[in-house]
Amino acid sequence: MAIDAAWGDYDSDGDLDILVTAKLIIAIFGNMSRLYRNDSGTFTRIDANLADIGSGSVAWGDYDNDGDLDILLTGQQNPGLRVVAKVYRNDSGTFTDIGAFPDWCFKRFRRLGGLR
Ligand SMILES: [Ca+2]
Ligand SMILES: [Ca+2]
Repeated sequence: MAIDAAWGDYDSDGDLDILVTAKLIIAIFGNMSRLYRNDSGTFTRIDANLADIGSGSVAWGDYDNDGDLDILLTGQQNPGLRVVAKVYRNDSGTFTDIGAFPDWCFKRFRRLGGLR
């Protein structure tokens, strides 16, 4: 999938926010990951310091059971289009890559043609 998106209330204000990843058609722009905060229907891009990923999927989930929705991103990361899976812990709206999966985990998967 070149583009994926998911709703999730990452700041627990009752409004569903949007997480989007996309593989852009124009090669020089590569992939992108964007988080948009919903303030009563107005969406504002948030600098969540996420890796730019495309051709993958996104999901929200509270992996550490602290009440904040965390992020799972999978797909191809710039530069080099490495296949990655990243978990970002949400600490009151600040996201941190917890290093859940080392990049080498997916090298064989890519060689076998799992993602292009
Ligand atoms: Ca929200
Ligand atoms: Ca959490």
